Amino acid sequence: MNLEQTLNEITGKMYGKNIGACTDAQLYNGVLQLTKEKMAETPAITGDKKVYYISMEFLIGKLLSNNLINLGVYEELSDILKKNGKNLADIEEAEPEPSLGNGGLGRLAACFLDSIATLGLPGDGIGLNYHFGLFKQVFKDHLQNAEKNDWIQKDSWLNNTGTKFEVAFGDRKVTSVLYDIDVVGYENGLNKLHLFDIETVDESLVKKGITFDKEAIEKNLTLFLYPDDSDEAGNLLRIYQEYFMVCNGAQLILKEVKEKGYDLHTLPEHVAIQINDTHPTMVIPELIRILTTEEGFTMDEAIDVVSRTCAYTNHTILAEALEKWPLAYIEKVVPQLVPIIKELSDRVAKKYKDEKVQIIDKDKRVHMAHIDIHYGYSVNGVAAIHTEILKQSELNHFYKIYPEKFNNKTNGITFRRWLLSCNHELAAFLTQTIGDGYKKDAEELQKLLEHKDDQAVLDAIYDIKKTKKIELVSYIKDKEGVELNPDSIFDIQVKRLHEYKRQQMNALYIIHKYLEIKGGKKPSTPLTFIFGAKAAPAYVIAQDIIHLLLVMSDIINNDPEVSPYMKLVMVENYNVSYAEKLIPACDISEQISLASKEASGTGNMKFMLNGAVTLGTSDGANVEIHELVGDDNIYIFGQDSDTVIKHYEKADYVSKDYYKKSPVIKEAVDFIVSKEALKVGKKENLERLYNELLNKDWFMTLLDLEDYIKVKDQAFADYEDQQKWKKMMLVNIAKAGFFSSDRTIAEYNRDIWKLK
Ligand code: GPU
Repeated sequence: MNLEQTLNEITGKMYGKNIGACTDAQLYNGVLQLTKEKMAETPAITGDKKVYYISMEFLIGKLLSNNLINLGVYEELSDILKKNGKNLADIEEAEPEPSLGNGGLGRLAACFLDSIATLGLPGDGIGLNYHFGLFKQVFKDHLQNAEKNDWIQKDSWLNNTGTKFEVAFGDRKVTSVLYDIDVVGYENGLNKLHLFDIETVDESLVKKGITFDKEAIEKNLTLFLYPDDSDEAGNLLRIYQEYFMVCNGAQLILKEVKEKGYDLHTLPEHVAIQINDTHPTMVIPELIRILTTEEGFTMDEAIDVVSRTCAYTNHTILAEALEKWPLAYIEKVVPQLVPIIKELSDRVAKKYKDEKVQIIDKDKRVHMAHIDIHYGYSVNGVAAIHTEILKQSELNHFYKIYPEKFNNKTNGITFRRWLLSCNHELAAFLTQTIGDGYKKDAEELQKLLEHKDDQAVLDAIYDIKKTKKIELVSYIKDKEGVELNPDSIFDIQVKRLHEYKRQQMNALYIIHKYLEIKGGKKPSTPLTFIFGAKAAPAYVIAQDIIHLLLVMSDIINNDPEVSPYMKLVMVENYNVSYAEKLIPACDISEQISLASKEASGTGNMKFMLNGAVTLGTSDGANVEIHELVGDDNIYIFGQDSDTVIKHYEKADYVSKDYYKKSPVIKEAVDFIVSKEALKVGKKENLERLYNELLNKDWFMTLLDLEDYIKVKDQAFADYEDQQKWKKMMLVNIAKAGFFSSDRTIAEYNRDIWKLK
């Protein structure tokens, strides 16, 4: 049977209709079923040693398109649908987006699973199946409201495996259920994403918004993903979730190893466990607990085996993001781990006197990262500068003890999703111009450099960008009700809302531009500023920044004097699917974090790959982008990380000094509490933000604002020179190959996992 006959048979069985007679939603279910059948026929990736990537988040995005591409049937299916009067892109719209991550960390985990399978490495993900995932963002009265995101439907990518484990907490015993999602590599075999759920979960516990009974652990455990991104606010439920994940994960891993007939004493030869930031750290004491209490290991043996199996990735240097749970919390949730954690801590205390490397500190807090570093065999940062900062300052005390454990793995992104799937036009053009070798070996994108002076190529790249801008304009018109001009410059900042990412600095630039236009100074090419960001509901200043952006968009877009020259739109509920539409349409990629604070960033890579030019600080992977494209193809501004770190050490940054010194800064900051702004916005929010900027400004917005304005204006001016801009686009695309997650994963495997 060919693909068309199979699909007709499926829709016939499901709905008594052939392809042409189905609605898009029905066809989505039909194609889902077809794809799942194809995946089931795909051989599993096997080998002597397997990696388990354990993470509280897997921000996988919609899966249909990607799976079809990886199975090699996207084009064929697309043609079949077309023949039947249907459109694959419309059908994809019917797929709900799984909401299993906050931002970069979760999306990285998803890109990694794709690359692990694509490289043919045996490797599974282990995580949780959150029913309502990360909240859905809704704007009302210029403020963010949080609602539940009900993403799981009757037919979905989740397969109930029937596998169950018992998990004992201090105050109750629960049973898990394991759902698997198949992960198919690009023209390669199959791995799994294992998502654990609790048998007694009760969705009806959620009454209004995202509020629910926090104590009813049996019912609430897998309802929501903790909505804090880099920030961690202490929370018992989070510890229940973390332990639930690692207890299930540990049982699954040991079960698989035993089923393969391996002796558990040889665990490090058959298993590598990659711990995605500190959230899964309890897997270390949990494995030690199981091996000593159930498998007859001595403590020494168990510690040795587990330490040679577990590796840790650090994703931030923000102190407030490093988990430090009160021992009393762990005692309440998982008392059985406390003796193990104490033992691990005592062993460290005996060997090292330095306060800074202890596991349990004087205040009886457990430093999760310290467990990972002492009792794991590898510690990696996620971009060159980030790893250097870990080695030289944040984790210097550990680096001195274990220099051999530290290594860098610069992040990457899967080109299947972030090029082939989200930008068919660019992918097809690249294939036509440099052949399709780049699909398997991303470094081949450099072949594009040979066409740097080829006018037809330059024009085509520019035209594709225009096509994607027109598509986005129509999508935004539909979703947000705002009319954008596709001939304007699209300047985009999309990422979680955080002060260190400095959306507020971008907002101040926009205020500055607005005032310039009001004063009669009009930009030659109109400007479009687009934001997308969710803020943790408990993060007050982040809410205020969203408020300011929504207020400004109201003021700007409704001012007939200004709106022909500039527009501002903050898209609602920014997620992976939205990113797939925004990124291909972007001209200028905003990567403006305070230097030293963004561990890597991965959006920066996605934008570059799609021909946007970066406007950024010397932070995270921006530094490596800069090195690759050279000074002429990027806009770098602001103080560097050494300077910033010194400011923190000396505590000598005073934002008010910058405000007083610069009329431009003063004017922009004052506008936040101007009559005009207060007419549209809320006094409480705007005044709080104003005061924060003047009196605290912990992430040094005003330090870099003047330079930011100068360099951003230069970028806009350069855009006028079309020829110059086209070349910058081309160089950025050509140099993006390094950021393929296939490269990143090959490095993890070469240096850490050593599979095959
Ligand atoms: N990151 Br820690 C998150 O998205 N969430 C977290 O809880 C932590 C880190 C991000 C970093 O902020 C970003 O710079 C990095 O690119 C990403 O992880 C993946 O490494």
